[in-house]
Amino acid sequence: MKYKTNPVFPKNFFWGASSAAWQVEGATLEGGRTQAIIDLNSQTKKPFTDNSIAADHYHHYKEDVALMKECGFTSYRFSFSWSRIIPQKGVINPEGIAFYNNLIDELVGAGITPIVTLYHYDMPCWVDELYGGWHNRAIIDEFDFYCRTCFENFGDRVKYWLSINEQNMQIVYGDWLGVSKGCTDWFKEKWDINHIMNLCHAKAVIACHEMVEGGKIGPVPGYVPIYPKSCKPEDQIAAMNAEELTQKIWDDLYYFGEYNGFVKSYWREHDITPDIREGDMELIKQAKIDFFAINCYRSDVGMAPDNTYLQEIGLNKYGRKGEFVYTNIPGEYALDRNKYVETTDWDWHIDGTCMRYTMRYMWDHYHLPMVITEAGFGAHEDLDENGEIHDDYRIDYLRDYIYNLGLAISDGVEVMGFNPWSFTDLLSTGNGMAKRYGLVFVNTTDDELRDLKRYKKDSFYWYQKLIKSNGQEWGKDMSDWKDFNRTSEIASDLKAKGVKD
Ligand code: BGP
Repeated sequence: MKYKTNPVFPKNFFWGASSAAWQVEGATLEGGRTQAIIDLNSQTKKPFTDNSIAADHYHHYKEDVALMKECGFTSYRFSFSWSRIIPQKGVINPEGIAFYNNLIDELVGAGITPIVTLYHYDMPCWVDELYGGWHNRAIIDEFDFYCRTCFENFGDRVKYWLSINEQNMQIVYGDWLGVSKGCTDWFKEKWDINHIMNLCHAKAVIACHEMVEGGKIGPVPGYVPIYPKSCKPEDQIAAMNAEELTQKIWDDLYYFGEYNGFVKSYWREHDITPDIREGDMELIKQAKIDFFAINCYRSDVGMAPDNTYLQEIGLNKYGRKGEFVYTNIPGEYALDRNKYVETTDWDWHIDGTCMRYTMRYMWDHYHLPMVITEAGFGAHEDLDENGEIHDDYRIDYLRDYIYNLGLAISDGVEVMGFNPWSFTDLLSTGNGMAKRYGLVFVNTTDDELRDLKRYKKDSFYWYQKLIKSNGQEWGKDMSDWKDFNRTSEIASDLKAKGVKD
C-alpha cells in the first residue's frame, strides 16, 4: 500500500500532549491537597518511586507551559486532582482552585487550549473512608459536587471536558488500578461499581451542559483494537467477544445510553444482577456526549480460547521483554502476541495501523468527533554523557501513529486533535520513573532524587517541526514510506528465521 500524497490535517487541529494530575504534579500534601488512594498505592510499588514528587509540575508549571509553547502546542490535556479541589467532604480548597486557575491562565495566555479530565484514577482518601469509594452510591452526589465546582470555577476558560479516564480499563484491570480494593467477589461486584461510575459520568455530562456555556464533554475509553488471529470463524467471534468485554460495552453505553444486548446476556449467563435502580437509566440516557476522547497505544490479537483453563491477564510489570501473560477466558476469548509487529520492553505491540483501525471503528459505530488524548512509547531512558536523549524509537512510533491518524482523517473520520502521552516524563501507572514517555526528560530517577531539570529529547524537536507544518514535515519521505509496509517485512523476516504461523 503506497500513498502518493500525505494526509492533510484540518486547520485548527489540536496538537498537544497529555498528562494526569497524580502522575505529574507531585506536591501531594501541599497547597491544601489531601491524600488520594493512588498516593498510598504508589508507595507500595517498590522498587519504583511514589507520586509525592513525580515530575514536580506543581512547582514547574510555568516552565512546563513555556516549553509547550516553544514546541508549538495548541492544546494540553491534563487532569484535576479531586482531593486538591475538594480536600474534605463539602470543603472547597481556595489554594487548589488558585493552582488550576494559574495553570489555565498560563495555558490560555500561551495560546494553548486546555482539555481537562475530571477523574484520572485518583480517588480522594476521604471519599474512600466515608463511603468505600466507588462501592457506594453516595459517591454520585460527591462527584457531582466536585464536577460542578470545577465547571463553576473554570468553565469560563475550559470548554473541553473529559469525564472519567479509562473506565473500561479500571473495570478490566481492577486489581492493577486499585478499583477492586475491598471487594469480596470482584467478578460480580465490578458491575455494580461500573454502574455507579456510569451514573457519575452521566451527572458530569449533564452538569457540564447545564453550567458551561459552549462546553463540550466526552468519556475517555482506553482503546486496544483486537485483530482476529486468523480467518478461522471462531477467531473472529472471539476477537469480537474481547472487543465487547474490554471496550464496546462501555462505548455503547456512553453513546446509546443503554447497556447493550451482549452485556445483558453475559450478566444472565453468569448470574450477575447489577444494582440498577429506578431512574438510573433515564439519567444515563439524558447524558448526551459531544465527542469521544481516545487513548490508543497498541493493538491485541484475539483467538478462540482453550476452554479447559482460565488465565487472567498478567501485565509486564518491570519492562523485561517477554513477561506479559496473555488472557484465556473459557467460552469467550484468548489474547496472543502479534508476530507481525514489534513490541516495547513492556510487550506492548507497536502498531501505528491500530490508530487508523480504532478511528475507523469508532467512527463507523458512533459517528462522533474524536480527539486523541493518549498514545505513546514507554522506554527505559537516562541522559547520555552529553546530557541528551536520542529517542528515535519514539519519533518512529509517533510518526507511524500520527500518519495513520492522518490516513483515518483521509478516510473521512472527524478528528479534532492529537495529544500523546506525555509532555514531560512523569510517573508511569505501575513503573514509577522507570518507564518514561515524555518529549521532555525530567532529571530524576526511582533511586535518586535529582535536580528535576527539564531536557528536550529529540522527539520534542521532531514534534515541533511537525506541528509547525500542521502535519506535513515528517522528517522522512512519506510518499515512498517503506516503514508503512514494515509489517510485511517483519513477517518475511520471521519466515526467513523459520518462525511458523
Ligand atoms: C493509560 C493511563 C495513563 C498512563 C498510560 C501509560 O492507560 O490513562 O495514566 O499511565 O496508560 O500506562 P503506563 O504508565 O502503565 O505505562
